[in-house]
Amino acid sequence: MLKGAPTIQGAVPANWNIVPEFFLTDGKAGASVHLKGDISLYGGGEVTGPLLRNGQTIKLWNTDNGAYGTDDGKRLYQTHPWVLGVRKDGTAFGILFDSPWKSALTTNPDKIEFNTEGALFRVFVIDRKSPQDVLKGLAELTGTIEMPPRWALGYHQCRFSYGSEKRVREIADTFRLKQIPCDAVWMDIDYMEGYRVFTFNKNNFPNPKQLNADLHAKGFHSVFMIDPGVKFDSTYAVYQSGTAKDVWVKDSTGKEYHGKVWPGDCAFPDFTMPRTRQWWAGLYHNFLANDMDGIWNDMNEPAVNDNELPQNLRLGTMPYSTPHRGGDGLPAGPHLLYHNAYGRLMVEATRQGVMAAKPDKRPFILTRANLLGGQRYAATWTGDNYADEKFMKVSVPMSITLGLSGQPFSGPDIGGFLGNTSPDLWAKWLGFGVFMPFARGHACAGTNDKEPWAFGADIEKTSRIALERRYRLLPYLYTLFYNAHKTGLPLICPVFFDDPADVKLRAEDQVFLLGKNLLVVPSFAKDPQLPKGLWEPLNLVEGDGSDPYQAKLLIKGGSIIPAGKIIQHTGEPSIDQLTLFICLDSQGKASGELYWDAGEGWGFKKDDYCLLRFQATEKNGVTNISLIANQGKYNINKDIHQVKAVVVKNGRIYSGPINLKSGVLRTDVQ
Ligand code: MIG
Repeated sequence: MLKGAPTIQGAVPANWNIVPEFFLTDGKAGASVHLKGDISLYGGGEVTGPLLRNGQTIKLWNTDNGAYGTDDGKRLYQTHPWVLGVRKDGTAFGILFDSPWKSALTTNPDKIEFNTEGALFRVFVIDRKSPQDVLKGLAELTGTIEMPPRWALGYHQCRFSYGSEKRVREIADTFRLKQIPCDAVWMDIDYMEGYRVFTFNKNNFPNPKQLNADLHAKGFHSVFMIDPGVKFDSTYAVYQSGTAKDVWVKDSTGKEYHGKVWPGDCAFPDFTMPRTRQWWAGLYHNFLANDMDGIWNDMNEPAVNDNELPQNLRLGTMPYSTPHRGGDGLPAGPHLLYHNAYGRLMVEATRQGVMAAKPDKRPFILTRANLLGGQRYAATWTGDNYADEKFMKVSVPMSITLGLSGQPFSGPDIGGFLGNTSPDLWAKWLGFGVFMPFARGHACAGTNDKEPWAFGADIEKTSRIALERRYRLLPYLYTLFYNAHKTGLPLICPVFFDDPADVKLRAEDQVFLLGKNLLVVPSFAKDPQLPKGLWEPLNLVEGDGSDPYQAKLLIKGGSIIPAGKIIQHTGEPSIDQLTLFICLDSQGKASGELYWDAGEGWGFKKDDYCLLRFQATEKNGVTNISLIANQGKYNINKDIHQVKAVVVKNGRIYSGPINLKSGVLRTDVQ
């Protein structure tokens, strides 16, 4: 998106029974698409409500929407003008409305309507034989996620805010002491000096470099928040350099625009200008000299606090007519055009800066606001949810829908951000939240402690089991991330992906697929619609089967899932004890893959990776397991020391050691 001026280019196949129509009323462009037949509609990015989007309206206007309360949750932090349609026979199409203007999207069963407040735009249509193929088509147009560093797949612990270096160390030490797996501790806004971005509070965070070194020594990584608003303060270096480079958003009279955020009056970078993005990227150079590992861009809708205005005049962002200057292919235009692109342009610049500062590392960037295609720059989370069951349940279709809209790397604030979290809610939420692509616990200022040990001894045990399950699945998760990077396919998928022609599965949004081969059934799920075929219960760590809070896992007949051992963080060897969980299909066959590489850096782009393909076949009560393909030049033998096969069959387990290349296991009743 956002390349050149918008035009109409409806690339509709000649035999299509679905016809887009364009219109322009008072300078406001829209398109409607008439649908014939029974079609299940999905997509729209970050949305509340059900997975199945038939009969829904959303507004595309990035909004800081605490507890999804504004406008009844019909607009959230991101913009994805994209609809996925699945026909009765399982064939599918996608429609991309290529416009970032303020707009509304209605997905009625017989007609999709997309109305903007701006210029004409292109519509892309993709028509393929399955929903998966349509998502690959979306990736061909908008790109895929880059491989994350492996540590980003671990559990993340956050709070608004861990207020001092001492508290951060305490949190990290407690994870290790209690042997609860965790990879990252997060620094929310209070580490800064008066909320000035790119600074550190001298009292509470006097030595961030040392803090990061200490965290690293314990196998932790750190993520620090950076907001777009820059405090209007002529003695502050970031404000000074931005002023010298003339990067700020100005109103139509040429006066610097100021809006209130955490630091008080702030100037806002005009990220539509190439020189602004360059300047912003450059700010990360000195900042990352402190060796933090990840960056968290928040408030980038951009959110502005205008609560002092009468209610009917509040916009929550800058005035719609505020000009943006553009450049390098982006035309100058009002905020109404660029608002939805603001976060996306910001994270593009952030990513550039992080890459330049640490060229040998894979960036990990989390953003709150984004635009379709922005998955290329940053992962995301679903914003400020609330600690109750409604928000827990909706977090499943929200993350699935993001995945169906090009953004596979997402997850909710586990436990709920706003409000106090009960032990019961925490345990239920973590029980399936650990199978989301991004798994982070977070808590708002003024709420109760929300670390895995904060809810009593029983829930601490439940939390440990849940996190151990995630860490055991690290090899499978990592393989799925590689797949998402290569193809654009999501990590967590709706169950209808298993059988797109089974219309009974179309509305199921409690249960989800992790990859193709694992079904996750959260403990709250009531009478879920499960896909047909063979699915066997899979237990990963001791006690997970009898703990009512854990999600049930079911492995698909015909599949092999690679797992590692229980580890405390991803820096520990995982696949030195590789387990292949095998579930044979009715023909007695199964297959699966394992992707692995150094976990960091760019060697994998130059063949320094390993993609193993396994196959299992049962005959006369004996299962033969063999490695049938080994791609890439990464030396996996230095990582894998022992291999164990575990065949799950009719509720029984058959297991034994095998070699990586091949092995044999008796799988009849003994
Ligand atoms: O006005 O940085 O969504 O995750 O903890 C609130 C403080 C600003 C909003 C984010 C939330 C974060 C909080 N931020």
